[in-house]
Amino acid sequence: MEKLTDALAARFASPTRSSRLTVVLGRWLGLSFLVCFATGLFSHGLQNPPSWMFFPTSPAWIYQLSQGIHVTTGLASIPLLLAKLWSVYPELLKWPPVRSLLHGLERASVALFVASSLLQVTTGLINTYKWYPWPFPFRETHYWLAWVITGSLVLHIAVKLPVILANWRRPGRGPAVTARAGDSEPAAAGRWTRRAFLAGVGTTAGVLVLTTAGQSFAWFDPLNVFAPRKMGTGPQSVPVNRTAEQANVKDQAMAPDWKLAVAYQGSRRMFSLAELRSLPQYAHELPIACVEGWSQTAQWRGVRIRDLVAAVGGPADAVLRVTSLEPEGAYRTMDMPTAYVQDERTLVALELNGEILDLEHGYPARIIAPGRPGVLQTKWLQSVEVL
Ligand SMILES: Nc1nc2c(c(=O)[nH]1)N[C@H]1C(S)=C(S)[C@@H](COP(=O)(O)O)O[C@H]1N2
Ligand SMILES: [Mo]
Repeated sequence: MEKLTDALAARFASPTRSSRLTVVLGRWLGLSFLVCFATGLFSHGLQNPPSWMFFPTSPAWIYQLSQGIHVTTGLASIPLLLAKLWSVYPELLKWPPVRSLLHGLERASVALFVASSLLQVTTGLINTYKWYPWPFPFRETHYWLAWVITGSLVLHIAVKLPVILANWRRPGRGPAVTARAGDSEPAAAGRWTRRAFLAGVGTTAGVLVLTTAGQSFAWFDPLNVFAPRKMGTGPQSVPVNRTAEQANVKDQAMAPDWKLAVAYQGSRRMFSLAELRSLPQYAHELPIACVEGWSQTAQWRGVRIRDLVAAVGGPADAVLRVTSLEPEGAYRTMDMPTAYVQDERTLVALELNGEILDLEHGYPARIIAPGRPGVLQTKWLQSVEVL
C-alpha cells in the first residue's frame, strides 16, 4: 500500500507543487478569509447585537463598504481555496494516513477546514443569488461555520508553523522542513512554472473581483458582468429585494385609510400620509446595502424618525421597535438602537429619487437609516413604538 501511494504521490508531483507555493497561496487565502471573517462578524453583530456592540452611523456607507468587502473577499477565496487544494492534494495520498497522535489531529483539523471552507464559500455564493436550496437557516449556519473554519485554521497554522517559518527564512534557505517533490527542484524551471501558476491564480481572483464588485461599489459598475445584481435596475432605479406581492402587503399598503401608529408608553398617535407630508421633510443620499451583497445609493426624502419620537413625547435616547404591514416573515419587526434614532439622517421615507415611494420600495412609508444592513431598512410601515 505504501509503495502504491508513494508511486501515486510521485505521479502527481509537479515542479509547480511545493511548500513554497502552498505557503504563498496560504498567505493569500488566510488574508482573504481573515478580512471576510471580520466583516462577517460586523454584519452578524449589527443583525444580532451583543450588549457591547457599537453602532457606527457614519460614514453612512460603512455597511456598504464592509458587506461589499465581505462578499468580494468571499468570492476571491474560491479560486484561492481551489488552487491551494490543488497544491497539496498529493499529500493526501501519503501512507499511512495517521502516523502519530499529532499527525492524526493535524489531518482531522485539515479535513474539517477543507470541508467547512468549501461548504461556506459555495453556500455564500449561492446566497448572493437569493437562492436558499437548503433546510437550515443560512445566517446562523454561515456564522457557526465561520468559527469552525477559523478554529481549524488556527490549529492548522500552529501545526504548520515550522514549514511557514522555514519558508520565511528564505532566501537564506535552509533545507525545507518537510521536503516535498517540488521543493528539491533546483532548476529555475520550477520557480517559473510556480510563478506562472501564482500569476494565473492571482489573475483569476482579480478578474472575479473586478467583474462582480460592481454590485456593491458604483466605481466597478461598468465592469459588472457576473454579479447577480446591477446598479440602477428596478423601479425608481433601485433594485428590489422582496416584492410587495411576495410580502403579501399590497392591499394594506394601498389602503387609502392607511395610518402610521407612533406609540410611547400610554400615548399613541396616528399619522395619515397627508399628516406625515405636512411635517418638515428632509432629504439624504443613503445606500441600501443588502446582506446578499448588492448596494445602491439613492435620494430619500421624508420625516426624521426623531421628530416622530418627539411628537409623542418620547425621550431623545429612545430605542424603537418598528413593525411592518407584512403579516409574517423575518423582517416584519425590527429594533432600532438609539444611535440610529438620534442620527438626523434616519428617515421615515415617503419619497425615493424625487418621486413618491414605489409600492415595491415600501409605499406608503419605509425606514432608511445610515450604516445599517438592508434587512433592517423596513418597508411598508405599520407602527413605530418607543421601547
Ligand atoms: N417589511 C419588509 N421590509 C424589508 C424587507 C422585507 O422583506 N420586508 N426586505 C429588506 C431587505 S433584505 C432589503 S435589502 C431592503 C431592500 O429594499 P428595496 O427592496 O427597496 O431595495 O428592504 C428591506 N426591507
Ligand atoms: Mo437584503
